[in-house]
Amino acid sequence: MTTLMVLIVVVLLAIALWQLTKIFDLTQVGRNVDNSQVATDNDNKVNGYLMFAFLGFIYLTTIYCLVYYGHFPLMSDSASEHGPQVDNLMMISMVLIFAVQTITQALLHYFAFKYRGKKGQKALYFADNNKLEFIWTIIPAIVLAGLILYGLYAWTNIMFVDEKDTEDAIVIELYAQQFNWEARYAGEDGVLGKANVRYIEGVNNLGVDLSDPNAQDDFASKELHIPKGKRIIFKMRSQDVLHSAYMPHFRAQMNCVPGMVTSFSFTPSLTTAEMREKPAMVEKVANINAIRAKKSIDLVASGQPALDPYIFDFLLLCNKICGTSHYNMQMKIVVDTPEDYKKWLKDQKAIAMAVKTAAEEAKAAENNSTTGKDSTAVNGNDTTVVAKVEMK
Ligand SMILES: [Cu+2]
Repeated sequence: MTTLMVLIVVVLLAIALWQLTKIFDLTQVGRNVDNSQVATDNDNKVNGYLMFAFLGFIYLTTIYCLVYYGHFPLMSDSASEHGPQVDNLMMISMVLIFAVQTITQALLHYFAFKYRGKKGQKALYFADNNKLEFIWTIIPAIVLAGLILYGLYAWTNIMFVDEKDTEDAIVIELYAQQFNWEARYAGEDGVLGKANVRYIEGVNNLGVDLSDPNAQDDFASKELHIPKGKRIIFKMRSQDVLHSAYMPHFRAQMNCVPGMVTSFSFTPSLTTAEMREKPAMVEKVANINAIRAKKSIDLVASGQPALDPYIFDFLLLCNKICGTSHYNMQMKIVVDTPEDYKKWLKDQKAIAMAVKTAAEEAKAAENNSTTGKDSTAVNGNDTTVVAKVEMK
C-alpha cells in the first residue's frame, strides 16, 4: 500500500513539473528565444552528457542491487555430488554476462557522447566492414561455443550415469498428483512392482499392480527419506497433468509426464542435520526467524497465535504450474545417515505390512459383494520401469 502511495505521489509530481515547464514556456513568448525544432549544438551537448549520466545511473543501480540484494555466493551449499557442477556453470555464465554488460554499456554510451551532433559535422556512411563484422561475430561465437560445450559436458555427466554406479543404487518412485507427492519404495525384494493409473482404486492410490509379485512388499511414504552418499534413482510418474519434480538443494529437476516414466538420479552429499549447520543456512534461518518473530508481535497483539520458529528441511517442490494449489505441492525430504535410513526402512516395512493386510481384507470383502464384475478388464500397458534395488 505504501509503495502504491509513493508511486502515485511520484506520478503527480512528474505531472506538476511538466505543467510548470509549459507555464514557463508561455512566459517566454515574445522574447528573443530560438523556437526552432532543430537541435542546436547546445542541445546535442546536453544530450551527450545525459548519456554519461544514464551510464552512471545504470552502474550505480547495479552496485546498489549487488550490495543490498546480492547474496554472495549466489549459489552455495548444494547437497548433491553433481551440485557444484551446476553451480559452477551458473557462476561462469553470470560472471560472463556481467562483464559483457558492463563493457558494452560503457562503449555504447561513450560513443553516443563522442559522436554527438555538431554543426557542420556529417555522419560517415559505409555499407559494410568485413573486418569489423568478423570480429564481432567470431568473439561471441567462440565464447558461446565454449559455454555450450561446457554445459553439454556437465549435462552428460549429470544425466548419463555409469552402469557400475547404478548397481548399488536405490530406486524410488515419485508419484505426482494434484496437489501432492508420494514416494514408493521397493521393499524387501528390492524391485518396484508394476503400476498403472488404471489400477487406482480405494487405498491403492498409486495404481500399483497388486497381482505383481514384486509389488507385494512395496510401500509408499509421504516423506522422502534417502541416505547420504548413496546413488538414488528416481522414477517419476504423474497421475493427472504435467508436474515437475524440483529438488533445488540437490540441483535436480525433472518433468513428471502422465503416461510415461521419467528419471533423474543423484547422490546426496549432506544429511539434513549437516545442512542445518552450514553457516549460510544458519544465517538464512536466523533471518527468516527474525521476520517471523516480528510478524508474531502483530499477530499476538491481534489475539492470534504466534508463528512457530522455522527449521530448515530439504523439499521436493512442483515446478510446473499445475493448478490452483500448485504453490503448495511439496514433500519433505530427509537425508539420513545410512544407519538412520536403515532404521527408518525397517519401521516403514512394518507399517506397510499392516496396511497391505488391511487392503487385502478390504478387497476380499469387495470381491465377495460384487461377484460377476470383470476384475481382469485392466489391460493397459504398464508404465513403470521395474528396477533392481539393493537392500542391506
Ligand atoms: Cu504440480
